[in-house]
Amino acid sequence: MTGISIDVPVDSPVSVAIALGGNLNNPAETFNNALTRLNDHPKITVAARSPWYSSPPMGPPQPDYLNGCALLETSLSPNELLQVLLETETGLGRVREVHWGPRTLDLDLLLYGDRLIESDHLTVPHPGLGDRAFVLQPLTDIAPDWVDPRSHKTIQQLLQTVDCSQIQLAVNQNPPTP
Ligand code: A4P
Ligand code: MG
Repeated sequence: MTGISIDVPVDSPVSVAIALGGNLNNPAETFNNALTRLNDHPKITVAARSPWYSSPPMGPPQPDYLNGCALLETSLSPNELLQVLLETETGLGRVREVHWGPRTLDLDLLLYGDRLIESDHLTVPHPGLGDRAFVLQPLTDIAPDWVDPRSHKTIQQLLQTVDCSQIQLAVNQNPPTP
């Protein structure tokens, strides 16, 4: 971890990668709404979004998931950004019930520049980054050469270590935003 506090806003915008996941209601529409809300924040610009992919659930039996990733530019601190992500989940109908259970929207902070963060409520890179095909496939589409500061491998290299056989390009992509 660098000496910079995870609570202090940064001077110049930092590139961030987030993951979107959901398996209730209409996740494609929810993802688009989430990216619109994030882009409306004065300190966040949505720079890119991946196509959406569907995959069977990891965890307890539940409907298939839709997943995707987005790249943001932000001057928010890691903690401030996490709060915005959690507020966006709640604002779009997320109710926390079962761990790994069904949800309308999950927004995970995958990468924050090249920072390594370990705190009680925030771990970056996200602990599941290296072994989740439903994250690595869409992230490879938009950031193949980003180096994971934990493993020192690129996202594209990490993708080659996971089984992608059950990840499918989703039929419902909805209009690309922004
Ligand atoms: N937190 C710590 N680090 C982070 C981070 N890097 N990004 C803390 C986001 N949050 C982070 O999250 C609980 C707390 O984790 C947050 O309040 C934050 O302080 P949560 O989203 O409320 O809890 P959860 O969703 O029950 O757990 P978690 O670990 O986020 O779930 P996952 O790991 O995201 O898994 N199957 C498929 N195919 N696709 C999926 O997307 N997702 C899940 C959920 C299960 N199965 C899935 C998928
Ligand atoms: Mg989560």
